[in-house]
Amino acid sequence: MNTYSTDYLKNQIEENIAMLHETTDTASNQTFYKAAAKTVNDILIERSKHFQAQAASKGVKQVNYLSMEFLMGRSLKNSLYNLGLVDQFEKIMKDYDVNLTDLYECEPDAGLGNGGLGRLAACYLDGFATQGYNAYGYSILYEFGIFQQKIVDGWQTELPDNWLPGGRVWLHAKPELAVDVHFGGYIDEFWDNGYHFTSHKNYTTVKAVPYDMYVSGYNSPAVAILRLWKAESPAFDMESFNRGDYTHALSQSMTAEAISKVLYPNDNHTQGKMLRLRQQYFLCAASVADITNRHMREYGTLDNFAEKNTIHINDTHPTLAIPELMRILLDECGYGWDHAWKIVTKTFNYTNHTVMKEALEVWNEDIFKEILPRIYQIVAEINRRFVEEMNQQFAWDTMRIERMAIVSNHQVRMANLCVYTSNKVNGVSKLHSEIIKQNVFHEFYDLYPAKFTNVTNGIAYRRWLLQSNPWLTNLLKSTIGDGFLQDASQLKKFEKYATDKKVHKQLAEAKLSAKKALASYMKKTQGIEMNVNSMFDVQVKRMHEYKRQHLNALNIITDYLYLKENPNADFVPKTYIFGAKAAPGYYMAKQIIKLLCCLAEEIKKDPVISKKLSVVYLENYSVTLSEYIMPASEVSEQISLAGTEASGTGNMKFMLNGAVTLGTMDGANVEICERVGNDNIVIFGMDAEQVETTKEMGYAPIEYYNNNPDIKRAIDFIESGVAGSTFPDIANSLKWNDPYMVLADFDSYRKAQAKISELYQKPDVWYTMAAMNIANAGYFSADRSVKDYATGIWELE
Ligand code: 26Q
Repeated sequence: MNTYSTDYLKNQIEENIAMLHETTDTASNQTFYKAAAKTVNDILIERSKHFQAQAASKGVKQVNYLSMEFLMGRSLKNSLYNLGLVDQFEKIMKDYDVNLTDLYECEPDAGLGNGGLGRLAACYLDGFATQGYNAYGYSILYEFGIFQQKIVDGWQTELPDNWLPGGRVWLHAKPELAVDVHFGGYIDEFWDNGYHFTSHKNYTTVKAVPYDMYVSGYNSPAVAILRLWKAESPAFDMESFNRGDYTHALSQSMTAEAISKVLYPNDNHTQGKMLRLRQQYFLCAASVADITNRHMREYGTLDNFAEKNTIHINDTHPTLAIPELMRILLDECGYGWDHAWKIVTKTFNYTNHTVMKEALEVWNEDIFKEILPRIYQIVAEINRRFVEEMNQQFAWDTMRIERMAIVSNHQVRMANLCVYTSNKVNGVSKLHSEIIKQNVFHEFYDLYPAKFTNVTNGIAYRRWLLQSNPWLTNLLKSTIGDGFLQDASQLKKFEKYATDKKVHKQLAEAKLSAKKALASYMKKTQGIEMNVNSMFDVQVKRMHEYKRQHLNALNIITDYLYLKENPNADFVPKTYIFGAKAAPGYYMAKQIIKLLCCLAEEIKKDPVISKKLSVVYLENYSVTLSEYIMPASEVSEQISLAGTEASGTGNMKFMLNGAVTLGTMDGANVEICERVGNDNIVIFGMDAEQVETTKEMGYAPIEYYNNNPDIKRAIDFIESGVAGSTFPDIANSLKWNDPYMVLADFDSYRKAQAKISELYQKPDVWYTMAAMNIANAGYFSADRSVKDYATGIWELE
C-alpha cells in the first residue's frame, strides 16, 4: 500500500535535518528522531488531506469523539508500523550508522491522560483509522501531561511532564481554524417584536487554537485526526496596557493560558475546581464550534446536522457540549427550542466509565452560573422541562424526581444531563453495563430502557503484540500465518496449537526473550536487577484502593513471613512487579506505594529469601513502559473488588501476550473468563452479587483479623515496621473499615496464588493456558469495539 520510495524518504529526512541546521554527519539521535518524525508527519498530513476530501465528497457521517484525555504514548514506531515503512526506515538509518530503535527512545510519551479512559480514547483513534471511519478526536493541548513520577525514599514525588520539546513535531497548527470561547459576564434578556432575545455581556474571551495530531490506520488509507485545543489570550489587551494597567493586561493573558497548562492528575475521582470547569467548557465550546462550522461550510444549514455528525461524550467530562450545541442552535442560528432539542438529542451519545460515587461529576450551581451564565440558563431550562415531563408521569413520587433531576440541591449533575439527552448510553463491559442499568442509572433505565447498551472495551492490539513483542509475533506468523495482523479474530487459529509441545517450548523461549528485554531495559533506565528465571507476576495500573494493590501486598508479606520461618521450603521463585501512579492528593494511595517500596527493600536485605521472592516497584508507569512489561508478564493481577472496575483494559493486553489472569469476577475479567474457559484463568473472591449481600449483612473486617492468623500476622507486621517504616493508617483502615473488602477476599486470594504456583510448575499445563489466552484475545481488539459503536450507537454505514 505504501508508495514512497526509499530515495524519496531519504531525501526528505536529509532536508529536514538541514532545516534543523545540521548535517547527517553531525546530527545527534535527537535530530535524526525529529527529522524522521517530520518526514512521517508530512506523509500523514498528505494522506489525511486526501482521505478528508474523499469523505467530504461522499458526504459520510462524521464521528466526533470528545474526551478530556487521550493517552497517546509515542507515535514514531506506531506510525511507521501502520504505514508499512519500518523496513525502509531501518535501512535508511543504517546507512547513517543510526539505530532506528534508539530513535524511538528519543520520543517522549504524549501523556495527555491519566489511565484507562485516556488510553481507551487513544486506542479508538487507531481503530477508527484502521476501520476507515471519518473520525475526529477532540481534546486539550496540555502543555504538561500526566506528571513524571519519581520515587524518593519510597515516596512518590511529582515532576512536571514537559513533553512539548520532543513532542511538538507531531503537531500541525491550524491557526486559521481558531475560535473564541467566552467566559463569565452576564446575560441581558429582552423582548423584541414578540421574540425573546438574550445577549451575553462583559465576558472574557479566550482564543482556542487547534493543533492536529494524525493517527494512521494499519494498512488503511484512513487517517484519524486528533484536534487539540491550545488556550491563548486574544490579542494582548492593549487598552489596559495603554491605560498604564500593565499588570491587568498581563494577568488577563495568564488566566487564559492557564486553561491548557496542565492535565488534572485525578483518576476516578472528581475535584470541583473552577479551572477544571473552565477546561471542560473550553474543550466543548471550541469543538462544537469547529464541528458546526465545518458542517455549515459543507451543507449551509444545521437542519441535517445529526444525520451527518455524531458527538460522543467520553465520560461526563465533556457534557457541556450538550448545552453548547443548544446555545449555538438557539442564539446563533435562530432555531426554536423544540427543533434545537430534536437535533441535540439525535446527535449525542455517552459512555460511562465508572461506578465509583466519588467519580460522579457534580458542579456547584453558583460556580457554574458565574463561569458560564448562558450555559447555566440553558441547563436550567433543560432541567425545568425534564422535571415537568417527570411530574406528568410520577407526580406522586417527588423523591424520585428529585433524584433524577439535573439541577438540584445547589448542584448540576452531569451524568443525569448526559443520560437524559443522549440517544444511547453505554457501559464498557457486560457486567458494568448491567450495573449501570440496575444501580447507577436504574431509574433512568426504567424510563428509557432502549437507551442503554454495552460496548465492551478493546485495545489497539498491534501496539502491544506486533510492535512490542516480536518474539511472540514471529511464533504466531510461523504457525497461523499473517491474517491476524489485520484481523485479530484470526488469533483463534492458534487454539489448534494450544497443546503442541513444540509450540510450548517456543512460547517459553519467546517469554524468556521478552523478560530479558524488560530486565535489561530496567537495568539501564532505573538500575533495577530482575531475576529472569523467576515467575513475573505483575500488577500495573493506577494506584487506587479499589484496585487493591494492598491485597497483593498482604499475600507477599504472608509468603515472606512463612519463608522467614521456613527458609528451605519448596517455593516457586517469584518476582512481584508493581507500577502505578497515585493522584498527588490521594494519601492512602501514596502510603501503599511506600509500603510496597519498603517491602521490596526488606526482602532484598535477606539474601536467602530474595532468591525465591522479590518485589520491584517500577517508577513512572506509562504507555511506553507498558510496551516493555506486557510481553514479559506471566501472571496478570486483576484483583479489584467485584463491581468496582468498570472494565479494565490492561487485563486484555496481558492475555494477548500469554499471561494468565489471576482475577476477580469484575469488569472485563468476566468476559475474558467466558472466552478462555475456567481452565485457563484463575478466579477468586466474591462476585458482585456476593459483595452486595455481604455489605447488607454488615461487614466487620476485624473479625477476619481476629480469626485468620495469616491476616493478623500480616497486618501486625505492617503496623510494627517494614524496613524501618510503620503503616498504622493502612492497618487501621483494613481492620476497622476496609471499604474494598480486602480481608473478606484474602483467603480465597491465597488459595488462588497457590494454584498459580502449582500450575506454573507444570509447563505443559501452563503453556496450554498461555496459548488459550493468546488465541482468545482477538475479541478484545479496538477494531471490534469501534465497529460495535459504529453499528450499535452511531448508525454509520
Ligand atoms: C473528573 C473530574 C475532575 C477531575 C478528574 C476527573 C476524572 C478524570 C479521570 C475522573 C475519572 C477519570 C478516569 C476514569 C477512568 O480511567 N476509568 C477507567 O476507564 C477505563 C476505560 O473504560 C476502564 O477500563 C476502567 O475500568 C475505568 O476505571
